[in-house]
Amino acid sequence: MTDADFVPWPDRLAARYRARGWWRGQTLGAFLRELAQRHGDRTALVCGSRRWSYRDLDEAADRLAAGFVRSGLRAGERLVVQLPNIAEFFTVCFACFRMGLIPVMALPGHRRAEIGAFCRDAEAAAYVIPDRHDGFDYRVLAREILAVAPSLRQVIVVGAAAEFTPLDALDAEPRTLAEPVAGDIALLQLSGGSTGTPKLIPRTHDDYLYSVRASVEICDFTADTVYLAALPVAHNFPLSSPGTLGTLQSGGRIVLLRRPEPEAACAAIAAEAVSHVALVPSLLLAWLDYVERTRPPLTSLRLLQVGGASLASETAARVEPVFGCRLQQVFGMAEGLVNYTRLTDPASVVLESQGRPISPDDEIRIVDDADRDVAEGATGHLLTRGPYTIRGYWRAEAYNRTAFSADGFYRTGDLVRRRPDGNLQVMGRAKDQINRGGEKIAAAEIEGYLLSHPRVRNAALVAVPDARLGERSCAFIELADANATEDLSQLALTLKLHLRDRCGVANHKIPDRIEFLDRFPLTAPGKIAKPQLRELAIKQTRSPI
Ligand code: AMP
Ligand code: DBH
Repeated sequence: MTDADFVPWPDRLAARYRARGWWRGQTLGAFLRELAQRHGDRTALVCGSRRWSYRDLDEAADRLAAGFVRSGLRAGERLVVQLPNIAEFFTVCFACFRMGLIPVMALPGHRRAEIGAFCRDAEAAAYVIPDRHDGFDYRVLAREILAVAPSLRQVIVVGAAAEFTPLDALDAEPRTLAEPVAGDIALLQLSGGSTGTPKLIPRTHDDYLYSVRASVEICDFTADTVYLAALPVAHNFPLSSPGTLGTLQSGGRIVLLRRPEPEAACAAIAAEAVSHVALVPSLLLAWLDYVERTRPPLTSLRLLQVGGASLASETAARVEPVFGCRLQQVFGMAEGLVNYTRLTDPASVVLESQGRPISPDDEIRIVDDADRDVAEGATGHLLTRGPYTIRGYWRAEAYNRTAFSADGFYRTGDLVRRRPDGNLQVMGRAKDQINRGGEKIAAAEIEGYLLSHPRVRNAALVAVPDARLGERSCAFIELADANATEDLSQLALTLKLHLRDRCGVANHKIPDRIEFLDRFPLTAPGKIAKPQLRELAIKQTRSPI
């Protein structure tokens, strides 16, 4: 790793974070070793009919790390992992942590555009996929990726490998490996982003484990915790807030759910006596409706965490009566900062705020457009720095100059206010992004793909409010060669297929709606007036067509 990969914390702050015990010099590989010593035969993971003890997981990580080394992978190289919620996600990640290989946390929904960009940006040496998941054949995707990512030496498949390497073939006798350094990068998370290319987020062993340990304490995860992983496990929220890693840290049990539909989830909750679960608001709505209708037995549930997107207070108020368990709001970001409402907070805090930071060393500033602090209680841009918030994206020197202040605060792009009780409320967003049910879409990225179609002169993606997902996306298009008699719904379909097939973007990023305009409304300096487009999109939703 070089200095350009990763922006370190200033020495003075790093010393402080160590002195205060936030950073303990432990790697994620050593973390699992310690857990295996402490909890050996207890069940760590339930994956369908398979059960893995802490010791099983520890041994599997050792064997696979040895296999990775034997196959030519080296400490410091990157491996893109794109797996559904299955046990192999954990064996692959812990094998990486053991030997200092850096996993890039791709999600099952990503396609050629995203995976290709991760592989190129990370200069990945390996890519791990399932054979099939959710009706999609990842081996077909891998063939496309090999054509665009020259650094890739290996595709590793869980299941039927075709011409690639089966994961099982990497099993090898454990060997002594050089231990990575806790201050080095452990993993690369993904940013929702607001620019044309998604950025990679370097998280160190030290900082990630601190956020997990501190989250465990706040959320009161214990050896009795049974955590249902319903969201995609590679995502920062179910991985670390406290998520699956927090469950392991507590000696609890992770129950992996392949798909988050409420029927299967409620069956798993009853079968495994699940006590904790994390959801995004759109999933929560689906679960609430299902549970109200069918009244399944959910007596084991103790805590339901909701985060990733704004939760309406009316929806929040339904949680305790319908599920019979406590609600916790979580406002976090893969870049670091995580806020929680606390388990002892009164209803007014839990229902109407997004909580407060994990750490006494999390620094929060709420500022106006000129970076001046706003009056207490007023809404402004949230800036933050602290012991588990990155100082810069991976290999993004130029972008880092705008994404971070000169003194190292991360510009979250969120608009927040601080209530008199100290809790934050998310009031909106300044970044040009759509939050579609917790999945973030950078407007500029999709606009770029739309502009690559020869008929498109100008494109603008905006968010439209939606009762289910919170927001949906609507693309406005100015055509290069408008034709009065053309069937525009056909053209809209053509553009969606262009995004899916030619550009290879993930399904959730394909605009929910496409509208055509003769000319875009502009602001005084000649920029596209997105607020006006948003109004237009909302008006057109309301009027019957
Ligand atoms: P990312 O940077 O892609 O990890 O996404 C983090 C972003 O998700 C935050 O900056 C917020 O915009 C949004 N977010 C996460 N949790 C919440 C929440 N509880 N309420 C509102 N927005 C949220
Ligand atoms: O949205 C997020 O990225 C998020 C939400 C809640 C997150 O990263 C987290 C908690 O850790």
